[in-house]
This record gives sequence, structure tokens and C-alpha cells, in this order.
Amino acid sequence: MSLKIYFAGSIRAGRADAHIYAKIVDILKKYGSVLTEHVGNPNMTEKGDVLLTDKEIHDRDVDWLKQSDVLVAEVTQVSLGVGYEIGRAVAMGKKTLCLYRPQPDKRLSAMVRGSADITVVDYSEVQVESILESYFKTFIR
Ligand code: 6K6
Repeated sequence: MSLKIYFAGSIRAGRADAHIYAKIVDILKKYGSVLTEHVGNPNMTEKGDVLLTDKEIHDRDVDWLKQSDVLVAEVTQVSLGVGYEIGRAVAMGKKTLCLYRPQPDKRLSAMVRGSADITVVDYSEVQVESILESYFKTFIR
């Protein structure tokens, strides 16, 4: 049975990295089904087409998180929603991978970097394919 992957990336906190999310989602599709493909959609802006209420978005996303085997989060653009999803995923005992592109004068939150339950990988855009390959190699038995 195919892996269920929950991809998390900033939406209302800013879409500057949307092209990277799209690339990650494309690669993740090699390893399983991505429940949150829309997060990588470059046409989704921070304003979005809000057909759902915030409660509907929250409840649907938490439900998908419960169903998923692994959370992969791109955490360079700081997002409250992504941080919340990471915390919920850890509390649910999900495998959690956070991808971070080091920035001048910025540091990733100690609550992510410092967690023994979260795998944090610093990367640059050109490395993303090989990083995901190594991660999923150890994950799939
Ligand atoms: C799009 C634009 C404005 O509202 C929307 C529709 N909103 C969302 N649709 C789907 N997932 C969402 C939405 N808002 C937040 N999320 C979830 O939280 C996603 O799974 C993202 O990983 C994360 C982004 O959180 P914020 O705080 O950056 O929005």
C-alpha cells in the first residue's frame, strides 16, 4: 500500500517559496500519495480561493494529518500553520521531516531544531531530490 504523505508549507504567512513547494510535492509523488498537493500549487496565493471556512480547512487538514504516515514540512518561510501542523504530527507520533534553507541572520526555531522527534535537514534547492531520496530510503523498509 502506498505511503500517505502530508506536505506542509506556508500559505497565509507568504507564498514566496511556492515554486520550491511545487518541486518538493512533485518529488514526493514518487514515494507515495501527497494528501496536500494544493500547498505546492503556485496558483494558490496567500489570499486564496476560500471556498471553505477556516474551521473546515482546519478540520480537513487535521484529518488528513491523522491519515498520513509522514509529514514533510518546508520550514524556511516561518508559518504559524506549519508550526502547528508539526506539533500536531509529533504528538500523533508521525514521522516528521523538516526541510530548511539556511538564511543569513535567521535561525530555525529551537522548538523544531531541538526536537528529538523531528528530522531537520538543512538544504539548498539543488539538493532537494537527493535529500528526499535518502530520507525515504531509510523510511521504507
Ligand atoms: C488559501 C489562502 C487563504 O486561505 C486559503 C485556503 N487555506 C488553506 N487551505 C489548505 N491548507 C491550509 C490553508 N491554510 C492553512 N493550511 C495548512 O496550514 C496547510 O496544510 C499548510 O501546510 C499550513 C499553512 O499555514 P499558514 O499559517 O501559513 O496559512
